[in-house]
Amino acid sequence: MTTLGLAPAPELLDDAEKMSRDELTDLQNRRLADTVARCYKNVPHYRKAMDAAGIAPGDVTGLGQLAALPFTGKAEMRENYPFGLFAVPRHEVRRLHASSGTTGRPVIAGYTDADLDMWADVVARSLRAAGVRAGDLVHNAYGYGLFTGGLGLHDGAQRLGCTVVPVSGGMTARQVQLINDLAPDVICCTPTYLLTVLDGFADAGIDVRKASLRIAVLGAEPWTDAMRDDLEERAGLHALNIYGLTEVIGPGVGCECVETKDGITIWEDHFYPEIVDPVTGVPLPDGELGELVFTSLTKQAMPVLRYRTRDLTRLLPGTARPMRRIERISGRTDDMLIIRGVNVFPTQIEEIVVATPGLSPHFILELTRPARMDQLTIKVEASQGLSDPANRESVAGRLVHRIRDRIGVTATVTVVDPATLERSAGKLRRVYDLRQ
Ligand code: DLL
Repeated sequence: MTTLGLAPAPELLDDAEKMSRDELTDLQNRRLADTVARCYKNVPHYRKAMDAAGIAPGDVTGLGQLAALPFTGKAEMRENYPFGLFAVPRHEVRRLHASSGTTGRPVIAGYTDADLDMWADVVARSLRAAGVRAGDLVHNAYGYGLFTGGLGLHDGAQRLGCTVVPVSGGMTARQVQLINDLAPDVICCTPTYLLTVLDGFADAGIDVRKASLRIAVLGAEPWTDAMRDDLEERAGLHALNIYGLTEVIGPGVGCECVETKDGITIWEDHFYPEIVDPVTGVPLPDGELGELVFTSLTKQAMPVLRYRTRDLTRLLPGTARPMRRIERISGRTDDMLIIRGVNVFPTQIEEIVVATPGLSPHFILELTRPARMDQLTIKVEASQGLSDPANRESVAGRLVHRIRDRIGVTATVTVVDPATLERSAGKLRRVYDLRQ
C-alpha cells in the first residue's frame, strides 16, 4: 500500500493553485478568447478551419463556445510540418523540440521566451506538487535533446530552486554510481527506466532502499498503480505521475500531488482539458472515460485548439487543488490491441504481471497470426530465484489463468531468464506486432 506525503505549505503555492472554480473559469474564458483570436489572426490553418466551421473569432467569448471549434489532430500537425502552426514569426521562436512519433514526420513544437518561462513555471509547480522542494538535488535521467523530457524537467527543477544533475538516459552503471555518490533527493525518469536503474543497483550490490532518493517523478509512458506500489516498495520512495505531451508543451501539463496520490492534477490555468468520445468526437461529461483533448490558454509560439491526444482517461473533480484531475492514463487509442475481438491495453497486462509472485516487472508483448488467428505471447522475466523449470511452468500457467479470467483473452506465456529482455533507457517499446 502506498503512503502519502506532506502537502506544500499554502504560501508555496502559485496563485492559480488557490483560485476558486469561479475565478478559474473567469480566467479561462478570457484566455480562451485571446487564444482563439490569435490563432485566427496568425495561423492560416486555424483561420481556414474556423471559416469552414462558420465561426468568427469574435463568436468565441469563453468556454461556452469551445465545443463549436474544430479539433486539431496528428494529421493537421503533419500537414503543417514543420512551422505551419506557429502563431509568431520564426525569429521570435527561441527553441524547438520534436516528438519522436512512431511513424512518418515528427511533430515540431516551438517556444517563445514567454512559453519557456511558462513551461518552467508549470514544471516547477508539478515538482512541488510531487513533494520536491527548493534546495533538493534532482537527478534528471529523462533524455536530453529534441525530446521534451530532459530540458523540460531541467528548467522546471532550476525554477523551483533545485540543484540539477543533467545525466540524461542510459549508461545505467554510471547513473547508479552518481546516485550513490551525489545523494540526490529526487530522480526524474520514465517508470520503466527506473526499473532498469533498480536492476543496476542490484547488479552493483547496493541496497537502493538505503540510498538517498525520496521521490521519483515518473511519466512519458503509461504505467499502473500496481507498478507504483512495486517501485515504492522496492526503492523506498514516493513515486508520482507527471503527464504531458510535445504538442501541448511537454512534461508539466499536469502532475500528481504527493498528499493525495489520486491522479494527475491538470494545470487548468494554462491547459484546458475536455474528454470526448474517441469515435464520434462528442464531448462527454466529467467522470466518463474517453479521449483527452487540450486547448492551450497561454501558449504563444504554437497555441493548440482542441488537440486530440489519443490518450484515454476520465476527468475527475479536484482534491488536493481546486483544479480537476485526470485518472491515470489507461492507454492510447493507437496502443489498443484487438486480440480475437477483445480490446486489450498493455497496462491491463502490466497490472497482472506485477502482482504475480515469481515474475519480474520486465515483460514484452508479441502479436502473431499463425493460421489466421491472432496470438498474443507474453515474454516475461522470472524474478531472481525462480530458476527451476517446473516452477516457471506453474507460474506461467498462473499468469495465463489470471489473464483469461480478468481480461478474457487466452495468451501464451513464456517465462525467460532474468536480464534477457531489452531494457528501456526512456520510453519502453512494449508491443511487437509481427502480424504482417
Ligand atoms: O512524453 C512528455 C513527457 C516527458 C511527459 C517527461 C512526462 C515526463 P511526448 O514524447 O510527446 O511527450 O509523448 C506524449 O506520452 O500523449 C501519452 O501517450 C504519453 N505520456 C506522457 N506522460 C504520461 C503519463 C512526453 N504520465 C505521450 N502516463 C502522451 C501515461 C503518458 N502516458
